[in-house]
Amino acid sequence: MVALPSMKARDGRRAGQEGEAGLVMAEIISARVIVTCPDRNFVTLRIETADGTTGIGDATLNGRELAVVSYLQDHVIPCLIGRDAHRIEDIWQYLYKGAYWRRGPVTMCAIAAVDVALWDIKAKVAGLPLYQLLGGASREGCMVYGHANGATIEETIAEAVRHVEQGYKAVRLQAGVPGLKSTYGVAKPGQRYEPADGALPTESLWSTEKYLRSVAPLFEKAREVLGWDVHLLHDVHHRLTPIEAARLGVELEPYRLFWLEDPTPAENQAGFRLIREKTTTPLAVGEIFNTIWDAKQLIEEQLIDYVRATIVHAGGITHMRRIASFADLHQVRTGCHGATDLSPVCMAAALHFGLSVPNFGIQELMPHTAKTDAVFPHAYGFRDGMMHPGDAPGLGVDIDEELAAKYEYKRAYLPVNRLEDGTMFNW
Ligand code: EZ4
Ligand code: CO
Repeated sequence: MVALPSMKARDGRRAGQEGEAGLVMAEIISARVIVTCPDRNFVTLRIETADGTTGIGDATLNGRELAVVSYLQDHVIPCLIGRDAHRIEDIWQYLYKGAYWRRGPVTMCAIAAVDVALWDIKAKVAGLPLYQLLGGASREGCMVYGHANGATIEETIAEAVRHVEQGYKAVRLQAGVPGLKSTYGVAKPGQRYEPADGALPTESLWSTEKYLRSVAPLFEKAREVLGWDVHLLHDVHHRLTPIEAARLGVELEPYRLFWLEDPTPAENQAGFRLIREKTTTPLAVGEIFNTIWDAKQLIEEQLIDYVRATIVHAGGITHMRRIASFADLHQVRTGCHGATDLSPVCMAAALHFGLSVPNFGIQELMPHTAKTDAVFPHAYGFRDGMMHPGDAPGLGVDIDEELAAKYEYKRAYLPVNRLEDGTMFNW
């Protein structure tokens, strides 16, 4: 008869019974947080086990980075030391249930960082790219969408043409709104779009009426120039009421969008019923969600078509798989957030996740700068409008800590938005 491992390690900490039959243990001996700013801020957690294997996880919460650093350093890392890195689910539950204070972006970001680092370790120990541990590839690659933006409709469409020429099968279109000085998603002249653009929040002015008049003409022109073989997307960025969003959805129906994103703030999930009853334009929501509970009603009632939660903000691979499984039951597909504030570590994790889940929809791609890419050497790549995580063992991404140390944290906040009469509004 085969001897069973001792039960003494019930709490997942090392109990001196290493080497007993059947017990495979990877004791966590250290964990540290690395903060760096290669053109923008990133927070990364590195966990190391007794045999020297290390794994990394993204912990970046745009504009609130240092809150997660403290949560990890002061409250999570002390609980990790001595635990078995292989017990990913148990550690997830330990950090989620064990904190007593559940959910929230800071907590879930910290849990995500631990979770992804542990999956990285497990896959490295197995000698396999992570997606193989998640059931293997369900497709050849992950279709991505790029960002085309410009001050005018013409500039935006020229950018979209450039994306199609590079092989993109899907493009998000955001154009300046006539009569508004600036708006979400549109870069300042000659710059890349990076919303966290001030040491204190910059302020912009918003007019729903002006915005609503500007969107349909953009997509009308886009179909004229780009034709029908490319997927087109648009991000409302939480700025409409349900009835306004319904009107926009109806107006955009002739242009067959792949999705209309964040049409209205999603705290009140029932608000989406009204939009859904009125329009067949597909809806995507969830980049600020941090647990399955934020999307429960939206998914259950089939009020959305794509759930945009992503690895770093929604509890890591472990919790994202739970969200995807629940979504799959309701014909909702994934569409992970992938702006520049999601680090290459998150992108790698999102690609392993996306390649493996049955109900993958699309992945957002906003390429990082060369400086960021140099700090995070990675195996993932882009070809023909698709991304693939690569076949290196683990996540296939690392952080060059020496290089990272050269770029000190620089406080950078997202903007705020006011109505033209000065009322605070949604950004
Ligand atoms: O505003 O990532 O779809 N993408 C987006 C992003 C978010 C930023 C916030 O950190 O909405 O541009
Ligand atoms: Co968005």
